Amino acid sequence: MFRFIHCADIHLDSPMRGLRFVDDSVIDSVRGATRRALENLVELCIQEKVDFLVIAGDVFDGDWEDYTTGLFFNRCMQKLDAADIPVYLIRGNHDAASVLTRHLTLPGNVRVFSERHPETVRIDALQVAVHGQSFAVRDVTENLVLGYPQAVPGYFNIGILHTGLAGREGHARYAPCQLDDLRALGYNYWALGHIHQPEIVLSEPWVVYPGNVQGRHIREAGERGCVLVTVDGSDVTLEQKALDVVRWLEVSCDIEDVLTLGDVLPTVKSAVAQAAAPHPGIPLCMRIGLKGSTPAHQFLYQDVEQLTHEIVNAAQWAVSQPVYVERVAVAPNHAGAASFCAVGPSDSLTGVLQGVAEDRTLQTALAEQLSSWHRLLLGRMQEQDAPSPVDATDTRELVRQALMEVTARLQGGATRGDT
Ligand SMILES: [Mn+2]
Repeated sequence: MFRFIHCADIHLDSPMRGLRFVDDSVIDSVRGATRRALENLVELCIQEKVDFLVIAGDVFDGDWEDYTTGLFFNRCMQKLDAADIPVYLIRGNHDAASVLTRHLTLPGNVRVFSERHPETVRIDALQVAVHGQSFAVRDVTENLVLGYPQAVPGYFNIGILHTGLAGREGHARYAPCQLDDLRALGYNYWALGHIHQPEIVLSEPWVVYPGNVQGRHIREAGERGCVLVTVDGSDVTLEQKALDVVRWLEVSCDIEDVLTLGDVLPTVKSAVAQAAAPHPGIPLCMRIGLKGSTPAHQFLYQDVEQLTHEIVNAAQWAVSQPVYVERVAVAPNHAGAASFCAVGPSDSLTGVLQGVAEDRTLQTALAEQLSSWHRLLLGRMQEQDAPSPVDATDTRELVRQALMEVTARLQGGATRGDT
């Protein structure tokens, strides 16, 4: 019987992106999240007395800003060395050999697989063979698996590989390969990296993405960690283990039929409490969205800033752990949004905005415009303060939100004028 931990995509010192409703002291504590998650990994290895650790690429987010990133990683590896736990790792697209310009000598327990050809390490005491190849450059477009050797007979064979397989939505298609390529080699376990969403792709043989160890933005929502593998004869058991120190969650609040701001907030509170229930104790980074049409639409939107902060307030009130709000998306659908406007100039303005909301070409142009502003902002801000890049989806959302806001404000103005 032996046990190992399979992790990938540590992205050490990668910033947490997009937190808007938090102050600097929180940002500082959240910034170290990937380091804390790596410490949790080391602690788990020692606690579970694993026989070895496998890291399937992207230990680093890119070239180190300074040596402290490497020093921190080595400190963690030295702890594993002191506990006699070997580490087998490959470099991925983010920390490919050509990407990293700074280097530090690793402790003797860490084996980095070559980026020139696949290598095999045999652990004879356990009858385990570990095969792997690092990325030489960021854009590895060839199928690396074709170079991997056949399984060592009688051994438990593990293949470490950083790959997007035959293509995964939202991920660059590095080192592409087919599941049949993996099957053909007769390995027992494919320890994959690159896709940050945890996924057991196959169970015969095991083809596993452990996901990244720490979510870094709203598109990496949910629990993050590693996989603890126990091999007992022909029995292989997998356990997902959480390592993350803050967790991203998207919360959707249905405000259908809600009539006043006073009624919206309890709705938000209960939606947040419900979404947070499976994640006790861990600080949460949240995106909160309101959905559903409400007759109170025009009142809610008269002061979006107030509404937004009341929602943040309700969210942090709803649960006992810290809640950091990334974004409040107050854009509920209202079938009759335009009908709130009195006949007059507001009609044509609403018409124009609705036109934008439906015009893909105009959205692309807008997205380009926003991106150039974004680049300009990036040049003037610290990276952690910079807004996330704008894409076409964001633009549609922005336009939708603008439509709601303008309509509501016009309506508010008209209402005040009437009285
Ligand atoms: Mn990665």
